[in-house]
Amino acid sequence: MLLKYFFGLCVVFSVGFCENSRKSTSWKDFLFGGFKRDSRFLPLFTVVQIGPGNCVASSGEVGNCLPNSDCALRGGIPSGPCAGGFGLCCIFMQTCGGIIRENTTYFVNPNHPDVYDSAGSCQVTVQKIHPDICQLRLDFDMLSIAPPENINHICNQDQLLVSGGSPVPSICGTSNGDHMYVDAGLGLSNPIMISIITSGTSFPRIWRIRVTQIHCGSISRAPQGCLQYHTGINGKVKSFNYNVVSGRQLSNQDYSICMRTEKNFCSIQYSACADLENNRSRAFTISGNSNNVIGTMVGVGGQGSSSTNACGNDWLLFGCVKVASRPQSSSIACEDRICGGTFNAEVGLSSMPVSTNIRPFRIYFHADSSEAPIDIDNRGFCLDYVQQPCTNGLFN
Ligand SMILES: [Ca+2]
Repeated sequence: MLLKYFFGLCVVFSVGFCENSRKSTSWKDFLFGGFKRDSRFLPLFTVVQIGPGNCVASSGEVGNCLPNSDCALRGGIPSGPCAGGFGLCCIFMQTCGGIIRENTTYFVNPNHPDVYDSAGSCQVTVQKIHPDICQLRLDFDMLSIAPPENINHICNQDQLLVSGGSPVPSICGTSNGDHMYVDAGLGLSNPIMISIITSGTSFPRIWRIRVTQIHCGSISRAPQGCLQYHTGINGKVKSFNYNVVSGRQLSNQDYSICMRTEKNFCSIQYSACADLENNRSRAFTISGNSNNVIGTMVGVGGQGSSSTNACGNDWLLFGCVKVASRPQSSSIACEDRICGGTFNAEVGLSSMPVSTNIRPFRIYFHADSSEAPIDIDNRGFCLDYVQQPCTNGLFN
């Protein structure tokens, strides 16, 4: 199993990403496709809605409202009445070795809601409920597995893996409330496997992952290429395993975060989330030694680059951003990549909101496979975004 996984990693990151990350690849290729990786990468789409047929149990879990007799027959857990008493809110759960055959099924750890502390591979297989299912959305209501090691932030103890669909970065640590979209491929022939591999020292693992199946024609379907998809004019985006106190930015990450362009909104502004825990904010610590004051770094650099403030190893790509308070018409050049320890579109030590009018609104995150000795204690990123209304009436 592990061998299979590492082979997968190699394909995803060596072929898929590395081959395409050469300097000839422009930011447009990353954000909107146009290079090989994208055709195999995730479609992305929208927020899951509690649609017709869904119900919320008193436990807070989402279930399917079914005729009374169907719930037990289909292997669900009856969780109270729905449809005015005409149906049962039926919760579906699977754990290691299970097969998901119902929409909105939870993948939970053994003994859930108690913790799980064994080594091994815990896997569920997702079968499409209909041939016309194009994506899965995984909602990490709870996901806490062992963190990455502390030198290079590699997930070498525990990992969440998704196979059988589009390539998905492997993650570890704690990512409660985060989500992923997975391309489910065509037809019924290729089930998606969701695995949690656990190994090494004792750790109180717990997970509850809601698996929603998205029809190809659904408005909830994420656009092509997005691992995460957010709707609404404002919100928060963050890296997996983000935590300003103890989180470690995960290495080996390559994915897009997409925000649906809402009607009559033409640009988007990003700012670092509040950090209520540290004197000096760690809400945006992508590269450098975060135990020191690290300013903003921008643009394409890398080893051998003459610029010490460039982003060659780990970065967020925005397309073309400027400090939000500067007019878009200002002569200051926009930047593609931002990294370092202070969020800004200009090199400096103060955090500033940035904005872009490149649409659709997307961010691409890249983290390479190493951290130490240059990059230390980086937490990753958390950004608040807010879309800005069109001002000239020409758009949308
Ligand atoms: Ca790195």
